[in-house]
Amino acid sequence: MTNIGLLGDVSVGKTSILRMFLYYVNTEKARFAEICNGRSIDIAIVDFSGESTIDKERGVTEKETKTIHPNRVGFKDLQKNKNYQIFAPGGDRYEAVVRLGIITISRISQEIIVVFSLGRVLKRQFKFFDKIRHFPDEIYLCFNKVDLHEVENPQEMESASDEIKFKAIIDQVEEYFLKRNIKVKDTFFTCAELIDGYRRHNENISRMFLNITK
Ligand SMILES: Nc1nc2c(ncn2[C@@H]2O[C@H](COP(=O)(O)OP(=O)(O)OP(=O)(O)O)[C@@H](O)[C@H]2O)c(=O)[nH]1
Ligand SMILES: [Mg+2]
Repeated sequence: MTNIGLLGDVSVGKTSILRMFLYYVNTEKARFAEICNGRSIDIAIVDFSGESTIDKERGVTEKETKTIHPNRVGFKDLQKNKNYQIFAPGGDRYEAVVRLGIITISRISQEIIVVFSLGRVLKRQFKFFDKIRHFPDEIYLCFNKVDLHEVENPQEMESASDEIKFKAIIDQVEEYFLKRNIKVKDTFFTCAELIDGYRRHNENISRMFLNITK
């Protein structure tokens, strides 16, 4: 069994990423099969029972749910006969049970995907990682919410790849982890909401998990 952990600050979209993956497996079957490129996987476990509805009257956030206990999706690679589990703990490190989930997942995961939101300044998101001691030597980067990022010189950048568009941001994140002797194996740009014009970024979520488990 290989455990994969999705770690990131509160509300960057970790739970939505898992849901988008399941949406492709279950609903966008033809596209998913193309992305799989001959591989076949079978979903074995789906557990979102640690998701809790936020009391809107507290009025602290627009968000409707937050993760208390880690979400989990398990799948089997049918050709290799190997099992994988993806865990997405909540990002609210100020709450003790949520924090326990973060620490546990950081310790039991062989592969870690660090998730950043492109809709929020990086500085605050780094604070989340400051507090996590245990990391593998190499990690994956996921920049979610690409739809919320405003690119400078949109006309010039229209045909540029995400790696070029977001180079300054990638550099900052790589530098942050390199200071801790952690290297980046691969980087993915994702959108975990169904938004017009961001199909490729929706699909990148499936590409990311397939790539990490190939
Ligand atoms: N615009 C946009 N919104 C997104 C995207 N991904 C997630 N969201 C929204 O961001 C909010 C938080 O998403 P969640 O998936 O709950 O985030 P999370 O990281 O699991 O949050 P915690 O587990 O509580 O830390 C929700 O309102 C989502 O609909 C995205 O790619 N683009
Ligand atoms: Mg969550």
